[in-house]
Amino acid sequence: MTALAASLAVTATLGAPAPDVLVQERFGASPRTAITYDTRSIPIGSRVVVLERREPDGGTSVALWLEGVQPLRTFGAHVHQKPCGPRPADSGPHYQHVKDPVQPSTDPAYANPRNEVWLDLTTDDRGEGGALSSVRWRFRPGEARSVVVHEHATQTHPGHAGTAGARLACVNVPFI
Ligand SMILES: [Cu+2]
Repeated sequence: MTALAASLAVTATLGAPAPDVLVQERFGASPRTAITYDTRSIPIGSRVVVLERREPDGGTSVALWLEGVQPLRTFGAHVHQKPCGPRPADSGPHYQHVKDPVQPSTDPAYANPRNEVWLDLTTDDRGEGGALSSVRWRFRPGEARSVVVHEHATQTHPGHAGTAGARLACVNVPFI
């Protein structure tokens, strides 16, 4: 178990310091809180944990942990604007602190891990992995509703910034 996993487990079980939002789910195939669109990469029954903490300095920390997914694989992951649905596109675009006037946003000035929440992770040989992202702002209420796991690492170059391939799975998170 990695340090991040250990800290997630401690936070989840002891609740100290309590996260503001904690979601623990298993991915299923039908529309529900956590849905997989690619059962080869994100099998039914694999586990997801998402934590949000609103930091006293006005920032926000978000952690993502996956268990039972494809081993030795890098996944992109981000906070998205809309809830998960039966179609991968249902979760809408990425949440942005400063909204790009041009959508879909692929301009690195907006599509970057300081203006969005990126949670790319690489799994170990047991199919476990996690990521932690801290930003200097807080979510606008109701505008950040899910975490989406993508096919590959998130791109950063102009015209492709923020893209990470197909949407493999989605978990609803009531970010505050
Ligand atoms: Cu995304």
